[in-house]
Amino acid sequence: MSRVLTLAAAQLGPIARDEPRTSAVQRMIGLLRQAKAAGAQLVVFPELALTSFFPRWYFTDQAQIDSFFEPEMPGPETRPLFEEAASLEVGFYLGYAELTEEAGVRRHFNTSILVDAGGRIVGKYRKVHLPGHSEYEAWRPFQHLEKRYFEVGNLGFPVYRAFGGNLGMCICNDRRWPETFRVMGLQGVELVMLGYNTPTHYPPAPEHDHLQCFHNHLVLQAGAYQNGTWVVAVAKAGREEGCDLIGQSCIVAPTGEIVAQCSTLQDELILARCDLDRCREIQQNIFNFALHRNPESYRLITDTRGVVAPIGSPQQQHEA
Ligand code: CDV
Repeated sequence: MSRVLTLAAAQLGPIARDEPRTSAVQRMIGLLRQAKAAGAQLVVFPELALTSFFPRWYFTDQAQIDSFFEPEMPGPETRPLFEEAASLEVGFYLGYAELTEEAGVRRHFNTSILVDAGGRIVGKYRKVHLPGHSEYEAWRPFQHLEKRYFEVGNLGFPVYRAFGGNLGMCICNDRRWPETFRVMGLQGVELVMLGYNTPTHYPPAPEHDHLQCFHNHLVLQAGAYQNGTWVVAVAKAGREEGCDLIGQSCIVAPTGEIVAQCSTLQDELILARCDLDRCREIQQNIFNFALHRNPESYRLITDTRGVVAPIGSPQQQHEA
């Protein structure tokens, strides 16, 4: 049986602060229809795809913060996306801000879901690596308050059996961490889906601004190759409320090669036919984990969060 999955990356251009969810959903429905017409079975949308990237603003009023979150999924404004996907028989990945209640406590996560071709949620992921800061920092031209508005995800990096393969998810900053891909690689992942909002300007190290697109592809291609998995990474791109976000959404083969890439900073669809069996070229050879890994030598990875530098080294003095 063929294991070719026709995959679409549905990049979004900017979403204005006053753009209603219904408008973002209509834009996504347009991309879903285009994707179906081109033969796609699964469509990947960006991180926090229903609103403007709100962590760039400092809010103290919890009601105002919660207005960017979804207390139910699907809810009244997102249900049309699920209904259209089900009627087209196309699956999708969607990033959104999740407001939930667990044991009587309200919880906020930066979340993605995987929806099957029948419109059913078959997978969920909550962002683990939250970048930025938690208090207002006046020196920044714009804030990045993910640490203020979200909790660290509590689901790990699950891999789901769906669409005839082993599918995993992560979100934006997660892609920069090799642990993200390796934990899914160790579950035999064959496709990692992710969305991102990445500003061109990185205030703590502006000398790297010209490298944003390079670093984006660098980590995606490395994650794909080192785990022998397909990767699809989808931007919210363009000038959003005065903040420039990178584009270059792409689909990467298990060999690390980019096989499709967006060329605008707007709503744009790209597709690739992804043969999931191609993962074996890598997973059974150069990165045959069972044959070549030595986890007993990797203990520091889970034993420590920060650097454990040799005594007398500059890092050690810095830590102290
Ligand atoms: N949304 C993100 O996680 N953005 C980060 C930026 C702040 C560096 C990223 O890793 O792209």
